[in-house]
Amino acid sequence: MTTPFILHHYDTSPFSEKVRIALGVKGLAWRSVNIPNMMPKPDLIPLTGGYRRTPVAQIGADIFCDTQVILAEIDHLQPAPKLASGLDWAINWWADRLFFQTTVPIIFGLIGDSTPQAFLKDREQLSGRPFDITAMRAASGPLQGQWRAQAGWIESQLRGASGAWLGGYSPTLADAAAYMNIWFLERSLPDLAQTLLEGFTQTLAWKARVKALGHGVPTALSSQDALDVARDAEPRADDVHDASDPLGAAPGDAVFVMADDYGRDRVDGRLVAANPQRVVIEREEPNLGRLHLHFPRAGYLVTKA
Ligand SMILES: N[C@@H](CCC(=O)N[C@@H](CS)C(=O)NCC(=O)O)C(=O)O
Repeated sequence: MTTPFILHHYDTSPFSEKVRIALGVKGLAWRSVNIPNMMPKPDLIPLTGGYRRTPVAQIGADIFCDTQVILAEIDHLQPAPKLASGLDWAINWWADRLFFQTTVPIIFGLIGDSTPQAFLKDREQLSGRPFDITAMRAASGPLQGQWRAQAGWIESQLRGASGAWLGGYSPTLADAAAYMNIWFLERSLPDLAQTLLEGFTQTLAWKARVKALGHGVPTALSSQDALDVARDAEPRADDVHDASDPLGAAPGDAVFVMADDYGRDRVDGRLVAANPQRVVIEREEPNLGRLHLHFPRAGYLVTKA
């Protein structure tokens, strides 16, 4: 039996929805581990060495942190239909950072008061600064124009495109990434989403097409079973180190990796490979043994320890 693709995620997570849609594009069978939407995450942290964000993917003893490496891995697992090439990644970056940062304050400015305190406290710990609902509420109105401007780019791309998708005749990462923010706003504030998409007829039709891509074929897996999978596997050995990488570290050197935006928990390990798109580090986890952790380069700081 081939080692399953495991996704650690929760239903309401927008970044997870982007990955689930990508799994739908591929029609892949995968194992679904439901994780808490806030700390503590006692069965996830042993796999990630401290990285706490959602989602995380796992293949055996290889752990993929951040949707950039998760999506690249999905494309590697099943190359057709191709999900991402070239500047699809730049569209993904825009959706993850700029479009997402416009979406979040709009949502929490309007629903923050009815959001559980424990969740708000957790997000303060995640970002390292106050989760200021009052400031978000004040920003929410002006940001709606910015949100509609960005949704308008999707609309004009679809109007100009040949084919039903942002990249033309087949769905790609661009569709999944752009959709994530619309999905997040719509599931939180359906009336507002309708208002902000008013007249964007191509986007509304495209949104239904993206939703219809589905999520592939998930079957549930317990978090304990996922830990057992990691314990019983050996990390793979085919990640290529680029000797001219500006990090200037060699395989075996002690390094640590952290996100540069939020959830900046430091993960320590020994360098396995650093190349333009990925850094892989090895760590030893009590009870699980050797694990390889994969992080993207864009958005992460890698430092020699
Ligand atoms: N750059 C990360 C961002 C992931 C992210 O921000 N995920 C949110 C949930 S959608 C998160 O981690 N929230 C805190 C949590 O789930 O504990 C990625 O692409 O995976």
